[in-house]
Amino acid sequence: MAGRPSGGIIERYRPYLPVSPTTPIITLLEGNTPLIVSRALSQRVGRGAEVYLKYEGMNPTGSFKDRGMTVAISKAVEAKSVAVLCASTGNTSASASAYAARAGLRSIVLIPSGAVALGKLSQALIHGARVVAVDANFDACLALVKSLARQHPVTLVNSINPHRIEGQKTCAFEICDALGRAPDYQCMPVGNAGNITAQWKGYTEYHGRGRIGHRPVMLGFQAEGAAPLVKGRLVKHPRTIATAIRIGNPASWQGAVAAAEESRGAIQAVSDRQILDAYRLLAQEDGVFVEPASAASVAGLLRLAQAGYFKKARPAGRRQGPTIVCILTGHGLKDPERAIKSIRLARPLPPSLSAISKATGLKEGLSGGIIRPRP
Ligand code: AN7
Repeated sequence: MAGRPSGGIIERYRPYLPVSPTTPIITLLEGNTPLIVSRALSQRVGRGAEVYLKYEGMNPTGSFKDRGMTVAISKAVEAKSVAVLCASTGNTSASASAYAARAGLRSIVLIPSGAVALGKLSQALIHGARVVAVDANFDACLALVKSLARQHPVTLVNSINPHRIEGQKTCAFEICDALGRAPDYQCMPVGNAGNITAQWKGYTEYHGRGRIGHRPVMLGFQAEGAAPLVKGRLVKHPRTIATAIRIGNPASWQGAVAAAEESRGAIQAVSDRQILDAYRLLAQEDGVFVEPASAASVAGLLRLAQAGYFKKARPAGRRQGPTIVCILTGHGLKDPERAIKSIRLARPLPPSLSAISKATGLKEGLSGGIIRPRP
């Protein structure tokens, strides 16, 4: 490839973003993430469907939050802010602290104590954030930072900051640019609901400017124990192993409802068990390691496919089946403890050749299933 590598999302989508020639751009070259075909999921959905994985875990801090953060932090620097503040289930704090470090800003993060995956906590700490663990859930932390931001000269960088939404909409742009059109369906996890709001905005803007002929059906998935949008009421004590989306009072409630309604899609719930099954399937059949919250999009896709949702998905006159994109919002290494917990690790063995040839499955010629025949 000739020439300069592409910049971050602000450089690539500048006309769509709230920056001027004098805005200082704080970037880690976020975006431009892989859109990977999933053979395993295409087969499972059937009906000629093509399923793609938008691997947002490949962003610089390992999640989609970086798209919003490059805009939010650039605008904070432009506004001469000296500190940024957020509440977080983990990924927002990781991203905010990294971009703040790069900009020379202080960062302060409030996290629900004991409910943030290890990788994310390590990021906020090493990037120099002032990390305050609060004995309360994410929703309470968000209420606290909103009050703090009213009382002190700090910039709030949760997704209620509109610059976050602006940056995150670029994920939709990239998908359309890669496919040459919009997908027919988009599946994604929903927590605080900023991302589904942002991506619907992205598709709507591309549609408005004539870059795409149609917008996708938006399918958002919450964890069963943290599904306020599905239940239609706040969840006081949200529970799920997918800590990233353990949220009972989403800030962008209206945005999520609008995306689902305007696109004739839906917000549905998936169980922790379905999330973990999808988590292992992605890792073991597609080689893509995501964090549990991200697997909610695939859990939801499979649930809908099993229920026959895509039966009528082949529009008249089109030979191909539907094009479906699942957003994989965060990297699996964010939550290594979950991966280790989900797969049993056998006891250590003595260094004996016979014991080890048995334990490795090599003795039985790998019939134990380490190597699967290719379908
Ligand atoms: C991997 O970091 O809310 O519906 O504080 O980390 O836009 O909230 C993270 C959310 C999905 C849900 N997948 O996105 C936070 C935070 C992952 C996430 C979501 C999050 P939104």
